[in-house]
Amino acid sequence: MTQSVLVQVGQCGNQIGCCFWDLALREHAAVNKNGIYDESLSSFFRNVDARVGGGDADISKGKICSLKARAVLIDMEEGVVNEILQGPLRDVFDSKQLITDVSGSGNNWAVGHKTFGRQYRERIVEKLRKTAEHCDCLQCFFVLHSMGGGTGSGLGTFVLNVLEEEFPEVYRLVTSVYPSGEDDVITSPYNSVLAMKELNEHADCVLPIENESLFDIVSKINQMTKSGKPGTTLKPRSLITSSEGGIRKHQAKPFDTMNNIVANLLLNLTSSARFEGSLNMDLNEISMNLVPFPQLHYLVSSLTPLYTLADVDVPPRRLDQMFSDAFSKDHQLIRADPKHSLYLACALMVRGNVHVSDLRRNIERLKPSLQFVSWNQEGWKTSLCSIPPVGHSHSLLALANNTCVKPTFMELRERFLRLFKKKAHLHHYLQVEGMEESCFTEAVSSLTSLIEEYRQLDATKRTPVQAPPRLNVAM
Ligand SMILES: Nc1nc2c(ncn2[C@@H]2O[C@H](COP(=O)(O)OP(=O)(O)OP(=O)(O)O)[C@@H](O)[C@H]2O)c(=O)[nH]1
Ligand SMILES: [Mg+2]
Repeated sequence: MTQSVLVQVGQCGNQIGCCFWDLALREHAAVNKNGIYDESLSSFFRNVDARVGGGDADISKGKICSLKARAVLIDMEEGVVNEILQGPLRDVFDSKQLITDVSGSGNNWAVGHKTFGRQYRERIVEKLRKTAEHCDCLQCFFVLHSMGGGTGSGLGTFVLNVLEEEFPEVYRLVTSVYPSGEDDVITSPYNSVLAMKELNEHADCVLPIENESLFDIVSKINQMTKSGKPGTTLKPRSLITSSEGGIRKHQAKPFDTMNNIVANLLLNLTSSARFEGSLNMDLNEISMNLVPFPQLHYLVSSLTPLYTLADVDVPPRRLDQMFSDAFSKDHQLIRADPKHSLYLACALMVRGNVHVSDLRRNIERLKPSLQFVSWNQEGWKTSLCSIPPVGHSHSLLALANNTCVKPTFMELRERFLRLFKKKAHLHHYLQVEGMEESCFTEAVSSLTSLIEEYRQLDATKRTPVQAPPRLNVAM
């Protein structure tokens, strides 16, 4: 079995990482009843001490003897990482895996990327090497970060460069949280566009997540539970809305529900790497199969059954509904509508009690309603892992290489240009050593050419059948 390492950078990256480790421990504990360190655990955890008979074996608490997460935690503020170290997950990390500073990057990509990048490069390389040395066969680095702040976006993309230089053969998969239009961080469009140039050039695959979509999903869950309709009560031990059952119980923080959705996405994405399955998908197969052009490596993800993973106790629905939902707008983790855009390729990663025949049937059923690019009409990739999420019978993660990411990128570009035309806040960046105005113009032109590539592909789409014009009734 291969191993993967999580590199969590900045507040958002570390908070999402924390949710992932909590749920992953819970999931392994549910499967591995005898508490023996095995191959499955070794994919994301290492076992530090050889267990001397009758030791403490509670995987859900990270204890076989001492399970350590294969992770590097980086933040240029101490707060979040310190909280993790004082909290219930403290045993899964050791101080050798952490890099912190005190000041933070002040929501400034240049401070994260240039100043802290330069200052911390050696320490970063050393920690990454140490973590990699503990792996027999390191397959993938998962980078978790936000695009809107300074550390995750700036230093996070610096780390991506370092990974490419130091471990060119290890696959780099990045989960990037995009800021919402109403974001508190005024400079978030600058930070995001500067970070995107790095993602364009140095990531193998990026899963963009929009905070606005996570927020909408959480609002819908809350509405469903408050509606008082029969059957819409919240079940305990929800994978999304509560940390009960995990080891971080009663530690709810503002972003927790949103972050648990992203953690569930990562659990599904890695389930094939963490458990044996009848139809496994290696992590490197994702880009091999879903990324036909190296630059078009942004994959839109959707998670189903989202609202039952949140354990809103809705009546059980047919399995086929799960597949239909994966293509609907309100299950996407960015604000996008893949059904009305062009697919370059699509992966369906299924967990639980589902058969290959179910997959085939649903692909055949859904195909006519989806548009695939002419040269990749059969661009499907599938995987089956028999272990479902804790407390559920099945789940599905769909990853779509689809031109529907374009509006998100266009909106980001507009927000960037609105600031840049006025040169607003620019001096904060230009006073950082190594930062010039050309960094901004190059970053925005990298984004523009990405948008243009998606636009050209979109233009090859068949025009949809026009709906009959509406009758205008003069009032
Ligand atoms: N989904 C989610 N978004 C977050 C979380 N924390 C912060 N954000 C978003 O991330 C952006 C800010 O980035 P942070 O991760 O806080 O910043 P940072 O990387 O720590 O960088 P500095 O604080 O500037 O050093 C904003 O768009 C926030 O809305 C989180 O836990 N979950
Ligand atoms: Mg911070």
